[in-house]
Order: sequence, then structure tokens, then C-alpha cells
Amino acid sequence: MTTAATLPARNFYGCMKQKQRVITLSQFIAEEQQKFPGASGELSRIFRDIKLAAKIVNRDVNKAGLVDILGNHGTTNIQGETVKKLDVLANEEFIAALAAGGDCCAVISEEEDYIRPLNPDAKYIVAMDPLDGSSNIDVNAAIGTIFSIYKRVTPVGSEATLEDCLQPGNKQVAAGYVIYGSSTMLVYTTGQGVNGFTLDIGIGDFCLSHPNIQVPQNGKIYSVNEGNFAQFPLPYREYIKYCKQVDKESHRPYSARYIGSMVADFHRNMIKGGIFMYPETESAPKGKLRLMYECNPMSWIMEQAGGTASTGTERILDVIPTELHQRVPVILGSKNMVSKLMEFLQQTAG
Ligand code: AHM
Ligand code: MG
Repeated sequence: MTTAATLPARNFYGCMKQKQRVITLSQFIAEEQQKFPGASGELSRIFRDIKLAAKIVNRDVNKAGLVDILGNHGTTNIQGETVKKLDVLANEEFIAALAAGGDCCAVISEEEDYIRPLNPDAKYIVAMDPLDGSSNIDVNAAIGTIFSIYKRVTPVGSEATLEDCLQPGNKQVAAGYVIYGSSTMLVYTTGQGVNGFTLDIGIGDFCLSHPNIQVPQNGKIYSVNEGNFAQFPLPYREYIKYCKQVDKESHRPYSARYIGSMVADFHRNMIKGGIFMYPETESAPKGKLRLMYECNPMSWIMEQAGGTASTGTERILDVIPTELHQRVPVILGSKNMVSKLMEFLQQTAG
């Protein structure tokens, strides 16, 4: 079947060119939706809302360095408005867009202690970290938004419940992230592979730039906060030593790359091949990262790109959540790198 993704572009005179024509996120989603004749369009509209909020947050992130001119957090700016922290602002923007869209019944957010109920007549739940890696804002390094979408399990027409919100990652219907980096990208999956769209500021839209992303099976990058090395369980320490050993055949030593912004570390490793780890430590016995809006969406994307996602003992997507803000240890990356780490973990367990 010919779709926008496969159609060769036409030039000014209507001749076919080899170059692909620009495909926007909305066009791409509309085409994906045609594959499901019964689809109601609600999910596409949630993407429209997320896209809008992402563009607003992108604008705010780009202004973050102007804080001295526009006012510090908590102070009053020149328009007499209170200047809010960027992560609080991002949370408000995403919730406002989803509330206005009307297709989301509840939001779980890193910034909210409880479920935020929205339209009781809608059937989708959104879990999100509106601004992940926020410690990087002040130093102008890449940050991101992570989101995950589920269908509620209780009937529409009443407020969404904890049962609707605490579903395992294998029930996600869509997951994605936005990276506010040297360019801004939105990457997502609905279980049909992973596609990446770059924001073209000129036209104000996300355009397909990374179709069908596949993570290399073997990578040469390991990403972990090595400052915590002494607190990691023994198998992780052994694996990290393995990453540093010299061995030509397996292209070791690997490169250490860790910026402390999950979206940025994940995105780099997915494109180049690598492994990202946030294990349990003495001070964070369940790890640091959150299951519902950090680990689940990134795990599904990683699996859809051909990689592996594990807690070290089980598939992340099969973890049954018990709390909205639950933490889990997380390993995400190239298949063969994760299996090697698993060998270390199993040896010690056995
Ligand atoms: P945040 O949601 O408060 O920004 O924290 C999550 C971030 C991740 O983006 C990143 O992978 C991790 O925390 C870094 O933590 P650490 O500084 O302990 O290495
Ligand atoms: Mg976070």
C-alpha cells in the first residue's frame, strides 16, 4: 500500500523526485489510524494535545536562560505575573492541553501527588513526567517530557480510579518522549515500531525525521551514575569493570556517557547503541526512576526499537504497579549488552 511515508515527493512541476516529501506528525498519525478502520480518533486528538503542549514547553525551555531578565522563580516578572519553575509550568501546560482536548479522563504526573481527574466521559489515561532531567535546566543541557497512554478499565461516565491508573506497562496503547535538545524531537510508539519527528521551528510542526528507529544490537556506550558505584550491587560493579576492560574483539573499553537526563541518555543510546542503567543503591533501594511515567514508556519504546528493558529480575513491562509514584531499578538498551549484564546478575544470583 502506498502511504505518505512511502510516497516519493513531487517537485514544483509535478515530477517524481527520489527525495521523500515532508510528513508531519499529524499526517503520519492520520495514516496510521487508517490501518484501524474502527478507530474513533480520540488517541490522535490526545497526540494533538501533547504536540501543542510540547511546542509551548519548547518555547519556555528556550527562554529559560533569560531568567535573569524575565525574573527568578517565585518573583514577579515585568508583566506582573509570578514566574514559575519550568517543571511546574510544563505540568500545567500539558494538563491544560489535555483538559481542553477533552479526550483524557485522568493524568498521573510526577508533579502531582494524586490522580488529576479530567473528563469522566473520556477513555484514556495519560501518565507523564512533564519535564524530566530538570536539574539540567540551569546548565542548558537536554531535558525531556515522557508520556504513556492507557485505556481505562472502568466504564466511561465516572471519575477514573486507581485501578484505571495502575496498569502494567504491557497495557500501554502509546508511549513517547519529547527531547528538548540541540533540536526538539518527539519520538513515539503505538506498538508498530518507533518513529521520531523533529520540530521544524520555521513551519511550527514536527516532521518525520527518524522513521522506524532500530537500536543497534551491540553498542559501545554505557550510561550510569558512576558516582554511586560503591553503592551498586556487586553484579553491576562487575559489569561496569567489564565495560572498562580492554578487549579488541568486543570493542572494549566502552565509552561512558551520562548526562543525568534520562531522555537524553536514552535517546543517544537508542540511536547509537548502548546500555542505560539505574540500579538499586543503598540510599535508593528500589532505584530512583519511576515506573509509571519514566520506566514503562521508555521500556516499551526500547522494546519496539528492538532492544531490551528489565529491572534486572523481570521485564519492566510486566511489573504490576502498586503505587502511582513507584520506583523500580531499570536497565534499558541494546539486546546483546543487556544480555551480558544479565549474565553477571544471574551468576551472582546462582
Ligand atoms: P527528575 O524526574 O527529578 O528530573 O529525575 C529523573 C532524572 C533522570 O532524568 C535521570 O536519569 C536521573 O534522574 C539522574 O539521576 P542522578 O542524578 O541520581 O544520576
Ligand atoms: Mg523524572
